[in-house]
Parts: sequence; C-alpha cells; structure tokens
Amino acid sequence: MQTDMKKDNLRRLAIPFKLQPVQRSVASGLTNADIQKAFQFFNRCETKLADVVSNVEQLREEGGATRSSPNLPEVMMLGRSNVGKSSLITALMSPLNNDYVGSNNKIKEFARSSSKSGFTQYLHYYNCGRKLKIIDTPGYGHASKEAHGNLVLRYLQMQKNLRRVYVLVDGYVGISPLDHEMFRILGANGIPWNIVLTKLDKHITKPGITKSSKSGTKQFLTEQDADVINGVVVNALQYVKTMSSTPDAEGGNGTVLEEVFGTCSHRRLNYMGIPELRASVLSTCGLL
Ligand SMILES: Nc1nc2c(ncn2[C@@H]2O[C@H](COP(=O)(O)OP(=O)(O)O)[C@@H](O)[C@H]2O)c(=O)[nH]1
Ligand SMILES: [Mg+2]
Repeated sequence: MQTDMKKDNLRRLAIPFKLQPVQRSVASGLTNADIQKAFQFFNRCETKLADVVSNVEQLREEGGATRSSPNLPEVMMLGRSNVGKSSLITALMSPLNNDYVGSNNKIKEFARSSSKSGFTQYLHYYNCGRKLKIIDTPGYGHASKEAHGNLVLRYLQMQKNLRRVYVLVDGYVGISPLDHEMFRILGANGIPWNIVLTKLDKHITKPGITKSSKSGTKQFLTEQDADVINGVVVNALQYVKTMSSTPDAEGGNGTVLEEVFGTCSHRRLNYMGIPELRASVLSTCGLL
C-alpha cells in the first residue's frame, strides 16, 4: 500500500521521489491540500494582462496602485534580465493539466518571454481570477536601462498592495552582486522577499529513465542529477538562513523569508516547484 502510494505520487508529480523531501522543506508551512487547491485555482482562473505601467509619472498619478482593481493584493517577480521571470509567470498562470508531464499541449504564453535580454520593459500587471495580481518586471543587469530600474524602485517605494517579492536567481549561475543590491533595497523598503531558483533543468547532464504510460512518455532524472539539483536548493536555503540570522547594519536582510523554491518553467523538469509557488502566492495574498 505504502509502496503503491509512493509510486502513485511519483507518477502524478512525475518528479523523482528523491526530490520530495527538498520540495517539502523549501515550501515550509504549505500542505499538500494547499498545493492542490492552489494548483486548481491557477488552472481555472481567468487571467489577463490588466495594466501596463510604463513610467514613474503613471505610478505617481495612481498613488502606487493601478487604475483597474486598485485594491487587489500584489506579488512581484524580480530578477536579472533573462533569469526567467516571464517564463515563470507563464507557467504559474497557465492551465497545466493534472498529469502535466508528457502533455503535448504547449502552454499559452501569457507573459511574453524571450532569449533576448531586456525584453520586458514595463511593469505588467496580470489579474488572476479578479483575486490577485502578479507583476512582471524589466530585469536588472545586462541590457537593462536606467529608466526601467527607476520604475521598479519607485514602485517599491510607493506600492500599497504588495505582499511579497519573489527574487528569481538563476539556479545554474547563482547569486550575483546585483542580486545582493536588490536584497538590500527590498530590506530598506521593508518588503518581504524570498529566493526562487530558476532553470534547474540546466543541471541535467544525462538523460534519465524514460517511462511510457497512457498519458505519454516521462523522463525521470538520474540519481546523480537529482542529487546536484537537491544540493543547489539546499545550499540556497542555508544561504538564506544565514542571511536571515545576520541582518546587516542597513537592515538589508531583515525582510528575507526563510523559503527557497527550486523551479523549472519548462516541461523538461515537469514544471518543478510551480505547484508549490502557486500555493505560496495564494497564501501570501491571504487566499488559501
Ligand atoms: N532551460 C531553461 N530555460 C528557461 C527556463 N525559464 C526560462 N528559460 C529561458 O530563458 C530565457 C529568458 O526567459 P524570460 O522568461 O524571457 O526571462 P526574463 O527576462 O527574466 O523575463 C528564454 O529563452 C527562456 O526560454 C527554464 O526553466 N529552463
Ligand atoms: Mg521578461
């Protein structure tokens, strides 16, 4: 029975069982029921690009909110250019079916992503089910412009409805000095934030075991690759814990949350971490 349950979990989530303990520990406080509920919410909710804010003046006119549904709770995705913000938002908001690995349905690209740096230039507010907004942002670093940076900074200073910032860090490249600067800014503005590691599929070095079932062909990781991915997530969590226990003099780390989400926004790693992130977003917005 126990073995059957394990097999069933493995099949349904289609990620190696070895990853489960890491996933549970990173998304602390979220139960399986929360994750299921959030999964269905984002699968079913109507999502639309509700507002695009292109300059600081526009922010000021609206007093830090947006014209449409100005009181909805907001979460923001921040990170370097090309780290995978728009792809992550697309995966979060797309109707992934329950057995989503091996599905041949290409997910609809809600938040446009590109391999070209600097593609997202403004603040893009996605309204999810008229309950919350997810904000896509221009990235910092390569190909970013000063005006984009100012827009994000002004938003952070003026925001009224922001509940949390998810700072995306490339899970293959690691944390950069620019990320540190962002952590400091978030701390200085009293905004709760946590790290989301992206593109963890880049650690896949070997094709794993392929299994076929009615719903398609699924790839499982090799044990070695799974160990590496687990290691990256655990290290990041350790890093955050150290940061949280030693807030710097300027209060830069005082608002960090001891949570790390290890993710992949592509099918290659079965949208790893996306269900947990969905639950986190709903919970953060007081909707779980
Ligand atoms: N391998 C891999 N590539 C990704 C992943 N997420 C995004 N990318 C790619 O990274 C590039 C930048 O993605 P995008 O979402 O536009 O990044 P943004 O600039 O932060 O919005 C695109 O070519 C994406 O296809 C992922 O999980 N794994
Ligand atoms: Mg983008």
